[in-house]
Amino acid sequence: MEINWYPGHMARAKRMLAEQLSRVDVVIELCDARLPLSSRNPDLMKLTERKERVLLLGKSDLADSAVTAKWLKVFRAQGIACMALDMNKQAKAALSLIDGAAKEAVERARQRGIKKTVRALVAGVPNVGKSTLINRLHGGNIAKVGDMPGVTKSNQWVKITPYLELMDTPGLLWPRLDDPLAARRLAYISAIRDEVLDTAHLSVQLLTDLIAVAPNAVQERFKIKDLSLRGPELLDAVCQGRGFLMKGGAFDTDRACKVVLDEFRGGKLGRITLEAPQDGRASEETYDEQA
Ligand SMILES: Nc1nc2c(ncn2[C@@H]2O[C@H](COP(=O)(O)OP(=O)(O)OP(=O)(O)O)[C@@H](O)[C@H]2O)c(=O)[nH]1
Ligand SMILES: [Mg+2]
Repeated sequence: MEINWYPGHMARAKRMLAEQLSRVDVVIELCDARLPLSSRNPDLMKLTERKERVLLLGKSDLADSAVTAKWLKVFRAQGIACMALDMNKQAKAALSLIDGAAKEAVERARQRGIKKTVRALVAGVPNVGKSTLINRLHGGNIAKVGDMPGVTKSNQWVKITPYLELMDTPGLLWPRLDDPLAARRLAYISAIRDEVLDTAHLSVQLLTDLIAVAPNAVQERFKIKDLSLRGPELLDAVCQGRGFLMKGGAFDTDRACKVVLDEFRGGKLGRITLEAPQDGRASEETYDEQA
């Protein structure tokens, strides 16, 4: 499945983000703990490479904690200051990481007799929880949040403490999502709008990928008896298992598609990470592209 989606507003958002960089002390990159590889935007990493950076693995409540621990180890070995967070419960823990990254700038200002206000921007692919992080740190609903990509439309500075300001930014993808594996994984976590996707194909791919990493959870949740099935037959099996039948007894595959995507996204299958540290970006094809 080709996903070629880089709407004009994203090119504009990237330009606006680049314009703010000179005013910023720290870049907070937020990715999704279920996809610590594919939900990191290489374009964004390049753009911010000269800044102090921290990496947050958000939605850690939806990811497998043992795999998350492995990822943190890998990132730390690369010298990346990072942390995994359930944003609804632990967002404030990010403050220590931000303080650490801003330490030198704060110290330089102190030597000039100035108490510095640290400015950090929060960036990442769509729907990873950037605005949620800002709301939790601010303590109110100052930034608009929603479970779909593209909720934040423009940059917004928010004062967190007298000496810390964070900038919320629109989610950014990169112009050529030329790695189909990364692209479809981004679609699984709603970083790409469902409207531009073939959701029937996507849900079959998701089922196939889930069978590879969490077969028991798939079997239990979707009542698929034969996990060796591939392609559209998987959706038929979900219809059969879950009783999704239309009048006359035909399978309601549209419903099965929606349920598969919604239930994975909502964590109904349990805590699942789709990428382990040893996985290459495009090296791990677990499904038939023609399915
Ligand atoms: N389970 C869980 N859900 C989260 C977490 N963080 C954010 N969410 C949910 O994820 C969805 C997206 O959150 P947002 O804060 O709007 O994401 P965003 O990165 O600002 O998205 P865009 O502005 O569209 O790029 C919302 O439904 C949040 O409630 C988390 O740590 N765990
Ligand atoms: Mg947002």
